[in-house]
Amino acid sequence: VLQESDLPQKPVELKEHLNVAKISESGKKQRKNWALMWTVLTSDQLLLYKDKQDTSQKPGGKTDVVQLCGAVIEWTKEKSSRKNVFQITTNTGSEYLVQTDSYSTANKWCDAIRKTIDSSTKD
Ligand code: I3P
Repeated sequence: VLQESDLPQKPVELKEHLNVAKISESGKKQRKNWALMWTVLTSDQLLLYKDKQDTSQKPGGKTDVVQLCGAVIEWTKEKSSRKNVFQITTNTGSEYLVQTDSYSTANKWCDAIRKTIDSSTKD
C-alpha cells in the first residue's frame, strides 16, 4: 500500500501564517469566512493547513489544496474591507482571498505565487 510518506516531497518555496477566505467553490459563491491558515507554497500548489503542527497530514477537511496551474492572481480592493488582499482564482472556478497586515509580506507572497502560476502553467 502506498503511504503518503512514500510520495516525493515537493520543494517548499514559502511558508507562513496568512489570513485566507474561500469565497467560491467550483464557481459557486460561498459565505466569506476568514481563517488564519498555515500556508505553504510548493512548486505548483498552495497548501492551506488549519494547524502548523498538522502538515504531516494530507490536506483535506479543514485544510485545502489550491492548484496553481492555470490560476489567476490579482490584487483586490473591492472584495474586502481589509488591506493587502489578493485573490487567487483557480482554473476550476474556486476563489480565495489571501490577506496579511504586512504589505511587504503580502507582496512577497503575491509575487511568489504569480511566478509559480507562470512556471506551472507553461510546462
Ligand atoms: C462578514 C465578515 C467578514 C467581512 C464580510 C462580512 O460577516 O465580517 O470579515 O469581510 O464583508 O460579510 P459575517 O461574519 O457575518 O459573514 P471583510 O473582513 O473582508 O471585509 P463583506 O460581506 O463585505 O465581504
